[in-house]
Amino acid sequence: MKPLACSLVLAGLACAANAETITITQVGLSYSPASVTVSPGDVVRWVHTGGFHDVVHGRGCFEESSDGGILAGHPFFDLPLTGSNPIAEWTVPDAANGRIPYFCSVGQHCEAGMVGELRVVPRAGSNVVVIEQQGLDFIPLNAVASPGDTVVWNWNNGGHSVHTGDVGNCINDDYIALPLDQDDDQVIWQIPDDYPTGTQEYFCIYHCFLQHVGTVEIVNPCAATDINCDGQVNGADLAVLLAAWGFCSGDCPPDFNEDGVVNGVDLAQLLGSWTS
Ligand SMILES: [Cu+2]
Repeated sequence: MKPLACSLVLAGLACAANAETITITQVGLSYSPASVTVSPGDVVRWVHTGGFHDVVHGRGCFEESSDGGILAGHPFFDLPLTGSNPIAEWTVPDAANGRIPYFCSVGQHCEAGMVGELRVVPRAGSNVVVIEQQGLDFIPLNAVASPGDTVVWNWNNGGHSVHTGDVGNCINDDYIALPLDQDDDQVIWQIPDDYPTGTQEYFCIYHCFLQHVGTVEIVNPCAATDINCDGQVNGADLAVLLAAWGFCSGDCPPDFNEDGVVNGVDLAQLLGSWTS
């Protein structure tokens, strides 16, 4: 686990400030730009310039799960974009699919190509924990992450979902209720910075009774100098640092100041936070 991207001293405020507003302009029968990259917490703002339009989450000119399917919570948005409602806004939730297609449901606008897509990616600087769906397994079965991290579930085959809730009885609590299938091949969960530690259980709503379930253990991030993340900064961490002494590129935990070299500066930082 890496330390939180945002300062603990400024927790909350500093992290919320990372949220961005992404503006998409309606131009004739198009959204410009048609594809944008967003992260959980960001605000998507569509701006009207003329005519009657809307923005509806869905693909193939059909509103997402408008068949009243098993996946509650869809569509994410269905907002007018007209002269009297010239700005439509939607905040990307903690958890969303990796691609969120949308279209204009007015007249034949969608058929004429008035479609767009939000591509959801982990927040910049967020540590990413990946879980792979394979058949009726989530791998790893028990993942570990910290508040501020991003959990990504990758679809591999079949039709599944990611639902949080009462795993024992397979009852969803609607915090996360997202498809994980060929169309929605990624679920991205930005764990809120104030999310409680403990075990977050989740399941596939189609195969919960077949034990298609998993957990994410939410643990406090450890200090950077606690290299082995055992809650202590001690000889074990010192040994790791000394073993990496010298030039160190890429992912190099003992290089605390990330200057490409493990040296006395890093050593001083470790000794300065010595706990035992
Ligand atoms: Cu499943």
